[in-house]
Order: sequence, then C-alpha cells, then structure tokens
Amino acid sequence: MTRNKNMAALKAGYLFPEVARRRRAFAEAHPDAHIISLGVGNTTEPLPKTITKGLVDGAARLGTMEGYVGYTDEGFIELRQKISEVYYKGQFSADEIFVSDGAKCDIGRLQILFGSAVSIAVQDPSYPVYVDGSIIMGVQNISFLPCTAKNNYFPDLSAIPANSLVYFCSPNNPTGAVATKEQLKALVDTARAKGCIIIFDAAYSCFIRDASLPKSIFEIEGAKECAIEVQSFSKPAGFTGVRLGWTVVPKELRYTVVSTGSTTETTGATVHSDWNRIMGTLFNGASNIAQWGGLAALSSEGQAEMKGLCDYYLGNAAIIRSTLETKGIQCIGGDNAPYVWAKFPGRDSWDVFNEILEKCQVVTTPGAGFGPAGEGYIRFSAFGHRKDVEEACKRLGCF
Ligand code: PGU
Repeated sequence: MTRNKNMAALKAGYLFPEVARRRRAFAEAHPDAHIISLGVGNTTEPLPKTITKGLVDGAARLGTMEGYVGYTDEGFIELRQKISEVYYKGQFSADEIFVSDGAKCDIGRLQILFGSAVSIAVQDPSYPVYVDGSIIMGVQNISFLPCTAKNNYFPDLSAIPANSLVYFCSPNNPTGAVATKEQLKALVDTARAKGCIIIFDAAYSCFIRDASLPKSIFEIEGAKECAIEVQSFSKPAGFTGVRLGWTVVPKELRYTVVSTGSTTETTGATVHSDWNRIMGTLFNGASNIAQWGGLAALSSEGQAEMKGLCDYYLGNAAIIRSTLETKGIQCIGGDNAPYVWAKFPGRDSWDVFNEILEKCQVVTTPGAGFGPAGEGYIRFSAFGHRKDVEEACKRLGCF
C-alpha cells in the first residue's frame, strides 16, 4: 500500500500541534513553570445558561419516544431557517444552508468539490487549513496574496488568477483585519469578472463591533453568483468542543470559466447540487444535540449570551493590545477580532515565540505558521480566562 504522495508535499506538521509540542517540551524541562496559553484560538469560558439548557434539553429529548430523532441529513429545517433569518435577513431558503460539524470540517470537504486541478489564491497570512488542505488534495497552483501594513491588510486583487478558488477570511485569522464593504465589493466584482469562486470564512464575524463593517459576503451585491460562506458556532457560543457550524451555498452559484473576456458555463450542474451530493455521501449530519444547542443560541436570550461571550474575549484582546503597545510593539487587530497581530521587525517568528515562552512562560503562535508574509509577526489569542490574560500581560510587560 502506498502513501498519498501529496502528504509528502506538506512543508511541516500542522501549525497548532507543533506549538503544543514545543509547549510540552518546555513544560517537561521546567516542571514548576505556570504556562499560560495565548496560542491556539480555543474558547475557555463555560457555556451560558440558555445555550447549556438547549443542549441538556436536547439530550433529554433523545431519551423519549416522542422526542427521539436519528440522522438529520443537512440539519434541522428550523435551525436552517433560523440561521437564514438571524444571519442573512432571510435571503436564503433552508436548503441553501447546510448545517455542519464546524467550519474547519466543511473547508476540508469543500476542497473535494473543486478537486486537485484547481488553482487557489489565499490571503497571506491566513488560516493554514486553506493551504494545507489544498496540498493534501493535490492542488499545485497556489497564489499567495500578501496582506501587510503596506496594503492595509487587503490584497492586490489583480494578482488573483482567472478561474481560481479564492479563500478569504474576514475578520482575518491571524491579523484581525476586517475588510470594508467597498473592499468586499471589489473582491466580488473581481471574482465575477475572472470566473473565480470565493470561499468566504466568516468564523469570527461575531467579533465585529464596528457597525459599518460587513459580517457576511452576502451583504455584497453579486456575491450569490460567486461565493460560498462557511460559519461556525465555535467562537460565539463556545462550541469549539460541541462542534456546530454551517455553509451557505447559493443556488445561483455556477461553474464558469472566463477566457479572453468571455464567460462560459462549464456544466449544467450547479455547485449547490454537487455540494448536496458530496455532503449526502461523506457526511451524516451534525450532532442533533449540538443542533438543539444551536437553536437555543439563536433565540434572543441565546444571542445576548453569545454577544456577552464575544465581548469578554474582546476585553481580553484590548488588554493584550494595550500591553504590547505600551512596550512600543506595533499591533493591529483585537478591536473587531479575537487576535492581536504584533510586529517584531527583522526577527524570526519562531525565535520570538521561543523567547516569549522562555522569558514569560506564555505560549503564542508564530506568524510564519500562517504564510510567508507572517514572518516577523506573532499572533496573540484573546481566548483565555481574564485572570490568566492579566497575568500573561504582566509578564509580557517585562520581557
Ligand atoms: N476558520 C477559521 C478562520 C479559524 O481560525 C478556525 C479556528 C476555524 C475556522 C475552525 O472553526 P470550527 O468551526 O471550530 O471548525 N482556528 C483556531 C483553532 C485552530 C484550528 O486548527 O482550527 C486558531 O487558533 O486559528
């Protein structure tokens, strides 16, 4: 039996297990150290009351004759309708919303939809799953679109190859930058003109506090013809371990190619019908208990609880950012996102990661793990108990 040869094309291990490996090695060498993690973006606060009740009641229903349900296919209809109403002003029918076990899992399955011959374009830096997942699929043509201080963290759209799959994450992981409506409009117009499809990752939309900033690609006219959106309950509802998310695939979305200025539809099949086929074949629905939790999260009390959780983490982010800025370290993010992106000019980001771990016993994430343009940066995650974040900041103050 031979190995999937694409595995050998991956540069290194997945970023976060590598961070965890270094943390473990440090802990073994320093058994008395109290290590604080501002590394992986993992929620830490307990589930709020209404959301917990939704899960508990859901589990109890499964123990009754009237309440029992088995496979739920693409998700409970009520949940799909509620998602459309709460997040998209009802502009999607329930069958355009596919409930999933999380955004990361759907990003992996979406790659199957487009196969290995596709060219992809990604923001650089960005969530490593876009590139690593594509490499595992056998994708060879990858365009990195630098997003740095020089371009105000928005890529040069002219560098997007025609007919490519474009990954776009806003608020961005790791920089925390959020694209404006005008910028997303330009992205949508470019995608339509060049025959591209956008996979828009909105996993952090709940952290957007500036009301002028878009929370979904579907706030932009024309997006239904060129975009898929992945979303998650992980960060707003604390469902990183419960697992629940969704993907919106509009029925208007078509496979098209553009060459010498003209657009041709490549097949009668819609992306929606293919996604239905893939999900029906490879996925058996999200946990029904998680879905009842999701429904509770979308009730008005649940929405207030989700906002409370996000505000808590944004409070942490503000503390981290002001600590770093007081030290004269240039930062962005943390205001509409749970990550602070800090600049260490001319430094190797793994070296800075090691230095912070050794001097402060604080775990971070090195920018280079998010793409070539991340070199020289460190990502600080705002997910943590307040007292740990305060303690970490005290230590960061003196490194
Ligand atoms: N999309 C983005 C942009 C993310 O940053 C993350 C989590 C996800 C999706 C995952 O969403 P789920 O719905 O929970 O599947 N990123 C974290 C956790 C690390 C990881 O490997 O997912 C982070 O620290 O970047």
